[in-house]
Amino acid sequence: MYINQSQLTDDKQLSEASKEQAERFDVAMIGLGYIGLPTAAVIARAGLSVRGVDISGRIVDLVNQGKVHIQETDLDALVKSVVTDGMLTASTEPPVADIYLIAVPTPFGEDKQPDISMVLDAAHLIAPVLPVGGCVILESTSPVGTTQQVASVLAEMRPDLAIPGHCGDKSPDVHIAYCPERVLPGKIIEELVANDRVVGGMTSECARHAQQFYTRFVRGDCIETSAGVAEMVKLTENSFRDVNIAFANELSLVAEHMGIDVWEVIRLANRHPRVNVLQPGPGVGGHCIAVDPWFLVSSAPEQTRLIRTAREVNDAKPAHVIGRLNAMLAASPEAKIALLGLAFKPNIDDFRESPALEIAQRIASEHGERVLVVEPFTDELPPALADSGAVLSTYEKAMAEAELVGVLVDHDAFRSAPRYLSVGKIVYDTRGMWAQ
Ligand code: SAJ
Repeated sequence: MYINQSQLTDDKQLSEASKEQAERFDVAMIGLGYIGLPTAAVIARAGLSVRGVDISGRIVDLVNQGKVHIQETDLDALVKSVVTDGMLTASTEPPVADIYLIAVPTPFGEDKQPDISMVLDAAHLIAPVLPVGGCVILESTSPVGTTQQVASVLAEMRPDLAIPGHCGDKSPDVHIAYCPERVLPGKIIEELVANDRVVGGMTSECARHAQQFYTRFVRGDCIETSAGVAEMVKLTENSFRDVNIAFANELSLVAEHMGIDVWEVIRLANRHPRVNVLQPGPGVGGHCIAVDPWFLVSSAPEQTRLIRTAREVNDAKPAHVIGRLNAMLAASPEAKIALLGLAFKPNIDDFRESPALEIAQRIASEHGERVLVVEPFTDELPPALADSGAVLSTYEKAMAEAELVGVLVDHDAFRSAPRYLSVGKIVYDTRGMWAQ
């Protein structure tokens, strides 16, 4: 077992570290966020001992109490159960483990360049405790080549180990792979088990080793490939969706310009056996689809005109909606407006990177007292709206008070609410919720 001697200053520390490291886990999950925590819990449920690692002491404390810091279907009960059973524990320090999974954020900066510093920090964290025979698997959405950079960090910090890609003809001491998460927020626990996984190794032996690990808790197929292909597969999936949503959003602008109902156009076009147009909306939100295409654009700017343009079309949609709602408010200066929904998509309580919130914030900043926000997934207005003068209302009250309505999110709660209450109102429906 490897101990980073430079971090140990005396015998007492050495013996404490030895005690801690004597406890070897099947899996160490680095990052206990939206992907890491559910993944750790699902793996623990499959009977593997899991140590979750996070830089936040608050998150570590919560998890050790069997509690969660995020909202996700069935997650709280699952975490409670695996923590009670002793299969999931958490710490701010990395343990010795057979498998290290990295699921940390990979945001982009102002210049749309990917920031993989948290992935590389995770590699630095793992390096001192990585044992011979250990396996490091990156799950964070990453630019092509990131897994190789993880290997470089490990090679630099652990010259005593033969690291794939850095050991010539020598047989590697550890395995390194990339396996992107592909789960949909709101269905994470279900999809972690059901979805196919693409497992890309630094070598084919790395891929095989990582693939065998995933088959222990995944019911879908686990398909082996190279790390570079697996990295690009993930970016391809989200770019595919972004480009197709941009097409739908562009159609909505064209149809609006021509006075045609875009929802009817899409519904009828989709009756063609080889056409499947997605749905227009107020813009693309969330932390993946609006981000990941930029990872392809930054790697190959000359080759990605379509992907870049799709991003720009989707990013421009909230401003268009704000313009339309402002025009409605200007045309009826006495009227109040009901804004339905703040979440980044239907039936979730996640308001981060939400075009609906961005729109509500802009409308409320100019017309605060005239704005009634309806969002069944919160008990209070988010900070961005708190001092604007807008009020949080119920669907029924808002429909009684407002003459104008902006549909920003098509939550099921709105779809099943009494439609007749909106009759006679001036409606701008970004989601086609009330389309015929
Ligand atoms: N949206 C539309 N029109 C549509 C579909 C979606 O405007 O027809 C909008 C949504 O309202 C939302 C945004 O797009 O604002 C993204 O929503 P989403 O449901 O398409 O995707 P995410 O971001 O919740 O999750 C995606 C998924 N990727 C794909 O479907 C290819 C998920 O499988 C990934 O794991 C996730 O990104 C991720 O973590 O990368």
